[in-house]
Amino acid sequence: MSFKMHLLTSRTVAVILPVLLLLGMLYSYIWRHYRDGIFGQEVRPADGSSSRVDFTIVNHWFHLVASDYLEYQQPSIVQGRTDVVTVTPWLAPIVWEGTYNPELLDSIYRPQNISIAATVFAVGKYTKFLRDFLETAEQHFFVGFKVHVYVFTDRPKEVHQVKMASGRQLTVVPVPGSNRWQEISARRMELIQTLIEEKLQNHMDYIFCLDVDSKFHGRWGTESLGALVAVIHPGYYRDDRSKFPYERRPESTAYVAPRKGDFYYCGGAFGGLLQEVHRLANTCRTNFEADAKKGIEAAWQEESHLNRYMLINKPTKVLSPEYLWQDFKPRNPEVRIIRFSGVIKNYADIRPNV
Ligand code: 5GW
Ligand code: MN
Repeated sequence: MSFKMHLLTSRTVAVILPVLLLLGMLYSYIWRHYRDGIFGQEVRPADGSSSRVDFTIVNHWFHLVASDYLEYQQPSIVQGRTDVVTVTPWLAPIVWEGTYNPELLDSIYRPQNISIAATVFAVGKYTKFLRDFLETAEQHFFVGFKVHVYVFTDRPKEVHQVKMASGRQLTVVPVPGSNRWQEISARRMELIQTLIEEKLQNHMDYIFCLDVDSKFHGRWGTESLGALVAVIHPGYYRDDRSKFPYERRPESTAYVAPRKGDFYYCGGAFGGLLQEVHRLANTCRTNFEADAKKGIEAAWQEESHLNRYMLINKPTKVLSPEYLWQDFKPRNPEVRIIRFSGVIKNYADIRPNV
């Protein structure tokens, strides 16, 4: 009897152990695929260290709670804007004036106590744009919400002191100056990545990265929130994609083939959840550096890399050109309001080596 039992036990062990081992292998295999499925291809820096950062999972984006007391206009599914497209083929909203209710949106997001970081670079003579940028941001950018503006500059003394509403603050981050735009441009993504890793993680929910040579003219608020947010460039949205100024050399990591592309997005404004923008900044920087090693500079520097990234990693919210117009461009009829616009600048005056 006892001999039989012993036999049984050792046989059981002989069967169970390999099964457990197999299950373990299967689990790690499935987990790896699941993880790659949700996080996509991991971008690892050249030193081999993992670039992944831990973020508290932001749940509120997925759960929208409206106030029981707010009264607002009845929504319709048969009436609305017909002069513009308001959804992408992958079903991300395209935000135009008249497609959303700002009071309703604010009432949903205000109780969530969200905070928004904004980065802006003012290197060299570009500090002269800061005053208007910061003052108009106070009037139009996420008014009534927690906003933290980070100004990256080599001339901290030239940062204009702007009176900010309570809950809003400004931090000046000193950076070395440079005469080479390529360097400033490459460093932008790197600094955004580092800022998220070192300062924002677990303190902020969303981040927007904006050009300084621009002003706010209208509301830019909760309607712009999304996991990954891109702005459609005002200059190309009526053109065939073969004419978009993507990087067209296959040797570049920013390459987009002539028959590919969704929209041409702005390098001057993008944003989203911290972890999404972190991934974008890390990928663009890594690709930028890989190109540089081969002596390639993409057609429109990080804008080209951003466009390549957004082609593969589809934005979950797309902002119409209302969100980055250009002052020299006459307003098209479908643009009912210009919210943010690049000022006219004298290149010879502000850019180094031009
Ligand atoms: C830009 C072009 C050539 C050389 C230097 C610069 C430059 C850009 C600079 O000297 N300092 C600087 O802070 N920038 C930052 O990059 C600004 O935030 C600027 O808004 C952003 C993008 O450059 P822009 O605005 O001149 O590019 P466009 O395509 O909007 O005209
Ligand atoms: Mn600009």
